[in-house]
Amino acid sequence: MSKLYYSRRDFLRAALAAGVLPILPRLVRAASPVPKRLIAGTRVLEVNGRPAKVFGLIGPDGRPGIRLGPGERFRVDLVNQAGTRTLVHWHGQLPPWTQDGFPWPQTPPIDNGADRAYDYAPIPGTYWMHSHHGLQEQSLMTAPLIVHDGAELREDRQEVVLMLHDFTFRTPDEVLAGLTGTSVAAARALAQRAEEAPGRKGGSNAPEPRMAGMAADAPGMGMPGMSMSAPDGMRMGLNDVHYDAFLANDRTLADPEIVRVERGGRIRLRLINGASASQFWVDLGELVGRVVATDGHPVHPVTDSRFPIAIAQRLDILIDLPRTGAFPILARVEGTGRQTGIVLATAGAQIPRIADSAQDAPPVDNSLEARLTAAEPLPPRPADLARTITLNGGMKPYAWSMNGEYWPQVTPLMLRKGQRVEIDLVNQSIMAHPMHLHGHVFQVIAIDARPIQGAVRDTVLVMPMGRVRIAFDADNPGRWAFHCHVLYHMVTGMMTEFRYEGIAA
Ligand SMILES: [Cu+2]
Repeated sequence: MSKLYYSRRDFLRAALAAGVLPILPRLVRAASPVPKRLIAGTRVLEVNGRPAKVFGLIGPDGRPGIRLGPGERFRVDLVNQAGTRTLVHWHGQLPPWTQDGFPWPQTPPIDNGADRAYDYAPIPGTYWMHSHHGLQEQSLMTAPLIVHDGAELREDRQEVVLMLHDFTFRTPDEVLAGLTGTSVAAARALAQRAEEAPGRKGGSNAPEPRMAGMAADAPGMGMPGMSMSAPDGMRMGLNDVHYDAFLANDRTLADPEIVRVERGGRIRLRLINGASASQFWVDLGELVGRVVATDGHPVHPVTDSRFPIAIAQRLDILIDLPRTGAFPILARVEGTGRQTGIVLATAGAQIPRIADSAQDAPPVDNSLEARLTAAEPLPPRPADLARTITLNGGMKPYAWSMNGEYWPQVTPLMLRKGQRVEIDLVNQSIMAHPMHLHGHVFQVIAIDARPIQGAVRDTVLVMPMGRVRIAFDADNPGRWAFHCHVLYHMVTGMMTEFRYEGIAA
Protein backbone atom coordinates (compact mmCIF):
# COMPACT_ATOMS: atom_id res chain seq x y z
CA MET A 1 0.00 0.00 0.00
CA SER A 2 1.42 3.35 -0.89
CA LYS A 3 1.71 5.85 1.90
CA LEU A 4 0.50 9.11 0.52
CA TYR A 5 0.64 11.36 3.51
CA TYR A 6 3.49 13.24 5.00
CA SER A 7 3.19 14.12 8.64
CA ARG A 8 5.19 16.64 10.59
CA ARG A 9 6.69 13.65 12.36
CA ASP A 10 7.96 12.25 9.03
CA PHE A 11 9.38 15.61 8.19
CA LEU A 12 11.18 15.97 11.52
CA ARG A 13 12.48 12.43 11.26
CA ALA A 14 13.90 13.13 7.82
CA ALA A 15 15.35 16.40 9.02
CA LEU A 16 16.93 14.74 12.05
CA ALA A 17 18.39 12.01 9.88
CA ALA A 18 19.96 14.68 7.75
CA GLY A 19 21.29 16.39 10.87
CA VAL A 20 20.02 19.78 9.84
CA LEU A 21 17.16 20.42 12.22
CA PRO A 22 18.43 23.38 14.29
CA ILE A 23 18.94 25.65 11.30
CA LEU A 24 16.68 23.92 8.86
CA PRO A 25 14.84 26.68 7.01
CA ARG A 26 17.89 28.75 6.22
CA LEU A 27 19.97 25.75 5.29
CA VAL A 28 17.36 24.32 2.96
CA ARG A 29 16.92 27.67 1.29
CA ALA A 30 20.62 28.22 0.83
CA ALA A 31 21.66 24.77 -0.23
CA SER A 32 19.15 22.74 -2.29
CA PRO A 33 22.31 20.93 -3.37
CA VAL A 34 20.96 18.19 -5.62
CA PRO A 35 18.05 18.61 -8.03
CA LYS A 36 15.17 16.23 -7.39
CA ARG A 37 14.59 13.68 -10.16
CA LEU A 38 11.05 13.43 -11.40
CA ILE A 39 10.49 10.52 -13.77
CA ALA A 40 7.76 10.75 -16.37
CA GLY A 41 7.10 7.08 -17.07
CA THR A 42 4.46 4.40 -17.33
CA ARG A 43 2.81 2.25 -14.66
CA VAL A 44 0.27 -0.53 -14.52
CA LEU A 45 -2.68 -0.06 -12.18
CA GLU A 46 -5.40 -2.57 -11.49
CA VAL A 47 -8.80 -1.05 -12.18
CA ASN A 48 -12.06 -3.04 -11.93
CA GLY A 49 -9.97 -6.21 -11.80
CA ARG A 50 -8.17 -5.46 -15.08
CA PRO A 51 -4.64 -4.21 -15.68
CA ALA A 52 -4.48 -0.64 -16.93
CA LYS A 53 -1.31 0.84 -18.39
CA VAL A 54 -1.13 4.50 -17.52
CA PHE A 55 1.46 7.24 -17.31
CA GLY A 56 2.93 8.44 -14.03
CA LEU A 57 5.13 11.14 -12.55
CA ILE A 58 7.25 9.57 -9.84
CA GLY A 59 9.38 11.65 -7.50
CA PRO A 60 12.67 10.90 -5.77
CA ASP A 61 10.99 9.07 -2.85
CA GLY A 62 9.19 6.66 -5.19
CA ARG A 63 5.83 8.31 -4.65
CA PRO A 64 3.85 10.29 -7.21
CA GLY A 65 4.83 13.95 -7.45
CA ILE A 66 7.06 16.31 -5.52
CA ARG A 67 7.02 17.52 -1.92
CA LEU A 68 9.14 20.50 -0.93
CA GLY A 69 10.17 21.74 2.52
CA PRO A 70 9.81 25.32 3.71
CA GLY A 71 11.93 27.68 1.65
CA GLU A 72 13.12 24.92 -0.68
CA ARG A 73 13.44 25.85 -4.34
CA PHE A 74 11.63 23.89 -7.02
CA ARG A 75 14.83 22.42 -8.38
CA VAL A 76 13.75 19.45 -10.46
CA ASP A 77 15.15 17.47 -13.34
CA LEU A 78 12.22 16.10 -15.32
CA VAL A 79 13.37 12.86 -16.95
CA ASN A 80 11.24 11.57 -19.79
CA GLN A 81 11.02 7.77 -19.76
CA ALA A 82 7.42 7.72 -20.99
CA GLY A 83 8.23 6.24 -24.40
CA THR A 84 6.82 9.33 -26.09
CA ARG A 85 7.17 13.11 -25.93
CA THR A 86 5.84 14.90 -22.88
CA LEU A 87 5.73 18.26 -21.13
CA VAL A 88 4.62 18.88 -17.55
CA HIS A 89 2.86 21.98 -16.24
CA TRP A 90 3.24 22.98 -12.56
CA HIS A 91 -0.40 23.91 -12.06
CA GLY A 92 -0.88 27.05 -9.95
CA GLN A 93 2.80 27.79 -9.50
CA LEU A 94 4.24 31.11 -10.68
CA PRO A 95 7.52 30.28 -12.44
CA PRO A 96 9.04 32.32 -15.25
CA TRP A 97 6.94 31.57 -18.33
CA THR A 98 9.67 29.50 -20.01
CA GLN A 99 9.43 27.02 -17.09
CA ASP A 100 5.63 26.81 -17.05
CA GLY A 101 5.45 23.56 -18.97
CA PHE A 102 3.14 24.83 -21.69
CA PRO A 103 4.01 23.88 -25.28
CA TRP A 104 4.86 27.31 -26.63
CA PRO A 105 7.10 27.31 -29.72
CA GLN A 106 9.90 28.48 -27.41
CA THR A 107 9.36 25.59 -24.95
CA PRO A 108 8.46 22.48 -26.95
CA PRO A 109 7.77 19.07 -25.41
CA ILE A 110 10.65 16.91 -24.19
CA ASP A 111 11.64 13.95 -26.36
CA ASN A 112 11.57 10.44 -24.96
CA GLY A 113 14.89 9.75 -23.27
CA ALA A 114 15.68 13.43 -22.77
CA ASP A 115 15.36 15.57 -19.65
CA ARG A 116 14.85 19.20 -18.72
CA ALA A 117 15.90 21.20 -15.66
CA TYR A 118 13.58 23.48 -13.70
CA ASP A 119 14.65 25.89 -10.97
CA TYR A 120 12.33 28.50 -9.48
CA ALA A 121 11.04 29.75 -6.12
CA PRO A 122 7.74 27.95 -5.49
CA ILE A 123 4.75 29.32 -3.58
CA PRO A 124 3.54 27.24 -0.62
CA GLY A 125 0.37 25.18 -0.59
CA THR A 126 -1.44 22.38 -2.41
CA TYR A 127 -0.62 22.27 -6.12
CA TRP A 128 -0.39 19.60 -8.74
CA MET A 129 1.36 18.81 -11.96
CA HIS A 130 0.05 17.41 -15.20
CA SER A 131 1.10 16.88 -18.77
CA HIS A 132 0.17 19.70 -21.12
CA HIS A 133 1.07 17.56 -24.14
CA GLY A 134 -1.70 15.96 -26.18
CA LEU A 135 -4.26 14.13 -24.06
CA GLN A 136 -1.75 12.57 -21.64
CA GLU A 137 -3.50 14.14 -18.66
CA GLN A 138 -6.39 11.71 -19.20
CA SER A 139 -3.91 8.82 -18.99
CA LEU A 140 -2.84 9.93 -15.51
CA MET A 141 0.30 11.91 -16.36
CA THR A 142 -0.62 13.82 -13.20
CA ALA A 143 0.68 14.02 -9.62
CA PRO A 144 0.55 16.12 -6.44
CA LEU A 145 2.92 19.05 -5.95
CA ILE A 146 2.98 19.99 -2.27
CA VAL A 147 5.00 22.94 -0.99
CA HIS A 148 5.17 23.11 2.81
CA ASP A 149 5.60 26.24 4.81
CA GLY A 150 6.87 26.65 8.34
CA ALA A 151 3.54 27.64 9.87
CA GLU A 152 1.83 24.52 8.49
CA LEU A 153 4.51 22.26 9.92
CA ARG A 154 4.22 23.93 13.32
CA GLU A 155 0.45 23.29 13.42
CA ASP A 156 1.32 19.60 13.86
CA ARG A 157 -1.32 18.05 11.63
CA GLN A 158 -1.07 14.81 9.74
CA GLU A 159 -1.06 15.54 6.04
CA VAL A 160 -3.37 13.44 3.87
CA VAL A 161 -3.25 14.03 0.13
CA LEU A 162 -6.30 12.89 -1.83
CA MET A 163 -6.03 13.16 -5.59
CA LEU A 164 -9.06 12.38 -7.73
CA HIS A 165 -9.11 11.05 -11.28
CA ASP A 166 -11.51 9.86 -13.90
CA PHE A 167 -10.45 6.67 -15.66
CA THR A 168 -11.39 4.96 -18.92
CA PHE A 169 -10.05 1.85 -20.61
CA ARG A 170 -10.49 3.64 -23.93
CA THR A 171 -7.56 5.68 -25.19
CA PRO A 172 -8.08 9.44 -24.87
CA ASP A 173 -7.95 9.67 -28.68
CA GLU A 174 -10.92 7.29 -28.80
CA VAL A 175 -12.76 9.43 -26.25
CA LEU A 176 -12.16 12.58 -28.28
CA ALA A 177 -13.12 10.79 -31.51
CA GLY A 178 -16.37 9.73 -29.87
CA LEU A 179 -17.14 13.26 -28.72
CA THR A 180 -16.36 14.89 -32.04
CA GLY A 181 -17.78 12.14 -34.23
CA THR A 182 -14.52 11.69 -36.13
CA SER A 183 -11.88 9.03 -36.57
CA VAL A 184 -9.20 8.35 -34.01
CA ALA A 185 -6.62 9.73 -36.44
CA ALA A 186 -8.60 12.94 -36.84
CA ALA A 187 -8.97 13.23 -33.07
CA ARG A 188 -5.22 12.80 -32.65
CA ALA A 189 -4.61 15.57 -35.17
CA LEU A 190 -7.10 17.78 -33.37
CA ALA A 191 -5.36 17.27 -30.03
CA GLN A 192 -2.09 18.15 -31.71
CA ARG A 193 -3.53 21.55 -32.62
CA ALA A 194 -3.46 22.49 -28.94
CA GLU A 195 0.30 22.83 -29.46
CA GLU A 196 0.14 25.18 -32.39
CA ALA A 197 1.07 28.77 -31.64
CA PRO A 198 -1.85 31.14 -31.69
CA GLY A 199 -2.37 33.24 -34.77
CA ARG A 200 -5.33 34.25 -36.87
CA LYS A 201 -5.02 33.36 -40.49
CA GLY A 202 -5.98 36.27 -42.72
CA GLY A 203 -7.21 38.28 -39.77
CA SER A 204 -10.57 36.56 -39.97
CA ASN A 205 -12.55 36.11 -36.83
CA ALA A 206 -14.54 33.25 -38.26
CA PRO A 207 -14.13 29.72 -37.00
CA GLU A 208 -11.99 27.61 -39.26
CA PRO A 209 -13.63 25.29 -41.79
CA ARG A 210 -14.13 22.38 -39.41
CA MET A 211 -16.48 24.67 -37.51
CA ALA A 212 -18.38 25.75 -40.61
CA GLY A 213 -22.07 26.01 -40.09
CA MET A 214 -21.75 26.59 -36.40
CA ALA A 215 -22.67 29.97 -34.97
CA ALA A 216 -19.81 30.75 -32.65
CA ASP A 217 -21.83 32.83 -30.26
CA ALA A 218 -24.93 30.69 -29.92
CA PRO A 219 -25.56 29.25 -26.49
CA GLY A 220 -24.79 25.56 -26.13
CA MET A 221 -26.35 23.42 -28.80
CA GLY A 222 -27.07 19.75 -28.67
CA MET A 223 -27.38 17.70 -25.56
CA PRO A 224 -24.35 16.85 -23.49
CA GLY A 225 -23.71 13.29 -22.40
CA MET A 226 -25.93 13.82 -19.44
CA SER A 227 -28.24 16.67 -18.70
CA MET A 228 -30.30 17.66 -15.76
CA SER A 229 -32.50 20.50 -14.68
CA ALA A 230 -31.02 23.11 -12.42
CA PRO A 231 -33.20 24.40 -9.57
CA ASP A 232 -34.49 27.20 -11.81
CA GLY A 233 -35.54 24.68 -14.44
CA MET A 234 -32.76 25.53 -16.87
CA ARG A 235 -31.24 22.52 -18.53
CA MET A 236 -27.54 22.01 -18.05
CA GLY A 237 -24.99 19.58 -19.37
CA LEU A 238 -22.85 17.42 -17.14
CA ASN A 239 -20.17 14.79 -17.69
CA ASP A 240 -19.26 14.82 -21.39
CA VAL A 241 -17.48 11.50 -20.96
CA HIS A 242 -18.66 8.19 -19.54
CA TYR A 243 -15.88 6.74 -17.40
CA ASP A 244 -15.13 3.18 -16.35
CA ALA A 245 -13.96 4.16 -12.88
CA PHE A 246 -13.12 7.04 -10.59
CA LEU A 247 -9.86 6.89 -8.68
CA ALA A 248 -8.76 8.27 -5.34
CA ASN A 249 -4.97 8.10 -5.11
CA ASP A 250 -5.07 5.66 -8.06
CA ARG A 251 -7.51 3.24 -6.39
CA THR A 252 -11.22 2.52 -6.46
CA LEU A 253 -13.51 1.76 -3.53
CA ALA A 254 -13.10 -1.97 -4.25
CA ASP A 255 -9.66 -1.59 -2.65
CA PRO A 256 -9.39 1.92 -1.24
CA GLU A 257 -6.36 3.44 0.39
CA ILE A 258 -6.58 3.09 4.16
CA VAL A 259 -4.77 5.98 5.85
CA ARG A 260 -3.70 5.25 9.42
CA VAL A 261 -4.65 8.06 11.76
CA GLU A 262 -4.43 8.55 15.51
CA ARG A 263 -7.37 8.63 17.89
CA GLY A 264 -8.41 12.27 18.08
CA GLY A 265 -6.01 12.92 15.21
CA ARG A 266 -5.66 16.31 13.61
CA ILE A 267 -5.62 16.14 9.82
CA ARG A 268 -4.85 18.52 6.97
CA LEU A 269 -6.61 17.00 3.98
CA ARG A 270 -5.18 18.23 0.69
CA LEU A 271 -7.80 17.56 -1.97
CA ILE A 272 -6.82 17.75 -5.63
CA ASN A 273 -9.28 17.28 -8.48
CA GLY A 274 -6.94 15.86 -11.12
CA ALA A 275 -9.77 14.55 -13.31
CA SER A 276 -9.90 15.42 -17.00
CA ALA A 277 -13.65 15.94 -17.30
CA SER A 278 -15.35 15.16 -13.95
CA GLN A 279 -16.35 17.28 -10.99
CA PHE A 280 -17.06 16.03 -7.50
CA TRP A 281 -18.82 16.65 -4.24
CA VAL A 282 -16.50 15.63 -1.43
CA ASP A 283 -18.41 14.12 1.46
CA LEU A 284 -16.73 13.86 4.88
CA GLY A 285 -19.61 11.77 6.25
CA GLU A 286 -19.94 12.36 9.97
CA LEU A 287 -16.78 14.48 10.06
CA VAL A 288 -16.74 18.24 10.00
CA GLY A 289 -14.06 20.06 8.03
CA ARG A 290 -12.83 23.61 7.78
CA VAL A 291 -11.70 24.83 4.36
CA VAL A 292 -8.64 26.99 5.01
CA ALA A 293 -7.10 27.25 1.53
CA THR A 294 -8.29 27.17 -2.06
CA ASP A 295 -5.81 26.37 -4.81
CA GLY A 296 -3.05 26.80 -2.21
CA HIS A 297 -4.10 30.26 -1.05
CA PRO A 298 -5.48 30.92 2.46
CA VAL A 299 -9.15 31.75 2.99
CA HIS A 300 -11.09 32.56 6.14
CA PRO A 301 -12.27 29.15 7.40
CA VAL A 302 -15.58 27.79 6.11
CA THR A 303 -17.02 24.85 8.01
CA ASP A 304 -19.06 22.08 6.39
CA SER A 305 -19.20 18.36 5.70
CA ARG A 306 -19.74 18.47 1.92
CA PHE A 307 -17.69 20.54 -0.49
CA PRO A 308 -17.86 20.92 -4.28
CA ILE A 309 -14.54 20.74 -6.13
CA ALA A 310 -14.31 21.70 -9.79
CA ILE A 311 -11.77 20.25 -12.20
CA ALA A 312 -8.18 21.28 -11.40
CA GLN A 313 -9.13 22.98 -8.11
CA ARG A 314 -7.67 22.15 -4.71
CA LEU A 315 -9.05 22.48 -1.20
CA ASP A 316 -7.14 22.30 2.09
CA ILE A 317 -9.54 21.03 4.75
CA LEU A 318 -8.68 20.76 8.45
CA ILE A 319 -10.38 17.87 10.24
CA ASP A 320 -10.23 16.96 13.94
CA LEU A 321 -11.25 13.34 14.44
CA PRO A 322 -13.88 12.97 17.17
CA ARG A 323 -13.03 9.42 18.27
CA THR A 324 -11.50 6.15 17.19
CA GLY A 325 -12.93 4.42 14.15
CA ALA A 326 -12.98 4.38 10.38
CA PHE A 327 -13.93 7.55 8.50
CA PRO A 328 -14.53 7.32 4.75
CA ILE A 329 -13.72 10.46 2.74
CA LEU A 330 -15.82 10.10 -0.40
CA ALA A 331 -15.94 12.01 -3.65
CA ARG A 332 -19.18 11.72 -5.60
CA VAL A 333 -19.34 12.59 -9.29
CA GLU A 334 -21.82 15.39 -9.99
CA GLY A 335 -25.08 14.31 -11.55
CA THR A 336 -24.43 10.64 -10.81
CA GLY A 337 -24.30 8.33 -7.84
CA ARG A 338 -20.81 7.11 -8.66
CA GLN A 339 -18.17 7.63 -6.02
CA THR A 340 -14.58 7.00 -5.02
CA GLY A 341 -12.57 7.75 -1.91
CA ILE A 342 -10.20 6.79 0.87
CA VAL A 343 -10.70 5.72 4.47
CA LEU A 344 -9.09 7.33 7.51
CA ALA A 345 -8.82 4.66 10.20
CA THR A 346 -7.43 4.44 13.70
CA ALA A 347 -5.54 1.28 14.66
CA GLY A 348 -7.77 -1.78 14.86
CA ALA A 349 -10.81 -0.03 13.43
CA GLN A 350 -13.20 -2.15 11.41
CA ILE A 351 -12.95 -1.00 7.76
CA PRO A 352 -16.40 -0.90 6.18
CA ARG A 353 -16.99 -2.03 2.61
CA ILE A 354 -18.15 0.93 0.61
CA ALA A 355 -20.12 0.60 -2.62
CA ASP A 356 -18.93 2.57 -5.61
CA SER A 357 -22.36 4.06 -6.09
CA ALA A 358 -24.77 5.88 -3.83
CA GLN A 359 -27.55 8.41 -4.30
CA ASP A 360 -27.09 10.96 -7.07
CA ALA A 361 -25.01 14.02 -6.33
CA PRO A 362 -26.25 17.41 -7.55
CA PRO A 363 -24.30 19.46 -10.10
CA VAL A 364 -21.18 21.06 -8.71
CA ASP A 365 -21.86 24.76 -8.21
CA ASN A 366 -20.43 27.97 -6.76
CA SER A 367 -22.22 27.66 -3.40
CA LEU A 368 -18.88 27.25 -1.63
CA GLU A 369 -17.19 29.88 -3.80
CA ALA A 370 -19.79 32.45 -2.71
CA ARG A 371 -18.95 31.80 0.96
CA LEU A 372 -15.18 32.11 0.56
CA THR A 373 -13.21 35.23 1.45
CA ALA A 374 -9.50 35.58 0.86
CA ALA A 375 -7.27 35.79 3.93
CA GLU A 376 -4.74 37.65 1.79
CA PRO A 377 -6.82 39.60 -0.75
CA LEU A 378 -5.41 41.68 -3.58
CA PRO A 379 -4.80 45.27 -2.47
CA PRO A 380 -7.80 47.32 -3.59
CA ARG A 381 -7.19 49.41 -6.70
CA PRO A 382 -9.07 50.28 -9.87
CA ALA A 383 -8.60 48.18 -12.96
CA ASP A 384 -6.22 49.44 -15.66
CA LEU A 385 -7.60 46.91 -18.11
CA ALA A 386 -11.10 45.41 -18.04
CA ARG A 387 -12.27 42.83 -20.56
CA THR A 388 -15.22 40.50 -21.07
CA ILE A 389 -14.58 37.00 -22.33
CA THR A 390 -17.54 34.92 -23.43
CA LEU A 391 -17.51 31.14 -23.16
CA ASN A 392 -19.36 29.35 -25.92
CA GLY A 393 -19.88 25.96 -27.43
CA GLY A 394 -21.89 22.79 -27.44
CA MET A 395 -21.97 19.08 -28.03
CA LYS A 396 -23.08 18.96 -31.70
CA PRO A 397 -20.72 19.84 -33.18
CA TYR A 398 -18.43 19.27 -30.22
CA ALA A 399 -16.45 22.52 -30.15
CA TRP A 400 -15.79 25.14 -27.51
CA SER A 401 -14.56 28.70 -27.82
CA MET A 402 -13.65 31.91 -26.01
CA ASN A 403 -15.00 35.17 -27.49
CA GLY A 404 -16.04 33.06 -30.49
CA GLU A 405 -12.42 32.14 -31.24
CA TYR A 406 -11.06 28.61 -31.36
CA TRP A 407 -7.46 27.93 -30.36
CA PRO A 408 -5.05 28.31 -32.10
CA GLN A 409 -6.94 30.92 -34.18
CA VAL A 410 -7.12 33.39 -31.29
CA THR A 411 -6.27 37.01 -30.61
CA PRO A 412 -3.93 37.27 -27.59
CA LEU A 413 -4.96 39.69 -24.86
CA MET A 414 -2.00 42.04 -24.54
CA LEU A 415 -0.94 42.99 -21.01
CA ARG A 416 1.57 45.48 -19.67
CA LYS A 417 3.57 44.72 -16.54
CA GLY A 418 2.11 46.47 -13.49
CA GLN A 419 -1.49 46.56 -14.72
CA ARG A 420 -4.43 45.53 -12.57
CA VAL A 421 -6.57 43.43 -14.88
CA GLU A 422 -10.24 42.50 -14.46
CA ILE A 423 -11.84 39.81 -16.59
CA ASP A 424 -15.57 39.20 -16.76
CA LEU A 425 -16.19 35.59 -17.71
CA VAL A 426 -19.61 35.22 -19.28
CA ASN A 427 -20.74 31.67 -19.90
CA GLN A 428 -23.17 31.47 -22.83
CA SER A 429 -23.25 27.68 -22.88
CA ILE A 430 -25.15 25.12 -20.83
CA MET A 431 -22.03 23.49 -19.41
CA ALA A 432 -19.93 24.73 -16.51
CA HIS A 433 -16.33 25.64 -17.35
CA PRO A 434 -13.47 25.52 -14.82
CA MET A 435 -11.24 28.32 -16.12
CA HIS A 436 -7.52 28.26 -15.35
CA LEU A 437 -5.00 31.07 -15.76
CA HIS A 438 -1.33 30.12 -15.97
CA GLY A 439 1.41 32.01 -14.15
CA HIS A 440 -0.83 34.24 -12.01
CA VAL A 441 -3.22 34.08 -9.11
CA PHE A 442 -6.49 35.94 -9.32
CA GLN A 443 -9.14 36.94 -6.84
CA VAL A 444 -12.80 36.13 -7.46
CA ILE A 445 -14.48 39.55 -7.10
CA ALA A 446 -18.02 38.89 -8.35
CA ILE A 447 -20.33 35.95 -8.98
CA ASP A 448 -23.35 36.62 -11.21
CA ALA A 449 -22.76 40.38 -10.84
CA ARG A 450 -22.80 40.18 -7.03
CA PRO A 451 -19.52 41.68 -5.74
CA ILE A 452 -17.57 39.57 -3.24
CA GLN A 453 -14.13 39.67 -1.61
CA GLY A 454 -13.72 36.10 -2.76
CA ALA A 455 -10.97 33.55 -2.76
CA VAL A 456 -7.56 34.01 -4.32
CA ARG A 457 -6.98 31.04 -6.63
CA ASP A 458 -5.90 29.84 -10.07
CA THR A 459 -9.02 27.99 -11.31
CA VAL A 460 -12.62 29.17 -11.05
CA LEU A 461 -15.85 27.54 -12.16
CA VAL A 462 -18.19 29.54 -14.38
CA MET A 463 -21.66 28.02 -14.14
CA PRO A 464 -23.92 27.44 -17.17
CA MET A 465 -25.18 30.85 -18.34
CA GLY A 466 -23.38 32.28 -15.29
CA ARG A 467 -20.84 35.05 -14.82
CA VAL A 468 -17.69 35.35 -12.73
CA ARG A 469 -15.39 38.37 -12.48
CA ILE A 470 -11.75 37.89 -11.57
CA ALA A 471 -8.96 40.39 -10.88
CA PHE A 472 -5.22 39.91 -11.02
CA ASP A 473 -2.02 41.89 -11.14
CA ALA A 474 0.05 41.54 -14.30
CA ASP A 475 3.31 40.79 -12.51
CA ASN A 476 4.84 37.87 -14.41
CA PRO A 477 5.83 38.88 -17.96
CA GLY A 478 5.60 36.19 -20.59
CA ARG A 479 3.13 34.20 -22.66
CA TRP A 480 0.42 32.58 -20.60
CA ALA A 481 -2.40 30.21 -21.45
CA PHE A 482 -5.92 30.88 -20.16
CA HIS A 483 -8.22 27.93 -20.78
CA CYS A 484 -11.03 25.67 -19.71
CA HIS A 485 -9.70 22.73 -17.71
CA VAL A 486 -12.16 20.24 -19.17
CA LEU A 487 -9.51 18.55 -21.29
CA TYR A 488 -11.81 17.99 -24.26
CA HIS A 489 -13.10 21.57 -24.19
CA MET A 490 -9.52 22.84 -24.23
CA VAL A 491 -8.39 20.73 -27.17
CA THR A 492 -11.45 21.60 -29.24
CA GLY A 493 -10.75 25.30 -28.88
CA MET A 494 -11.50 26.73 -25.43
CA MET A 495 -8.13 28.35 -24.83
CA THR A 496 -6.56 31.75 -25.41
CA GLU A 497 -3.33 33.59 -24.65
CA PHE A 498 -2.49 36.46 -22.33
CA ARG A 499 0.74 37.96 -23.65
CA TYR A 500 2.84 40.75 -22.19
CA GLU A 501 4.03 43.60 -24.36
CA GLY A 502 7.66 43.14 -25.34
CA ILE A 503 7.52 39.33 -25.33
CA ALA A 504 8.18 37.97 -28.80
CA ALA A 505 5.57 35.57 -30.16
CU1 LIG B 1 -15.16 23.95 -20.55
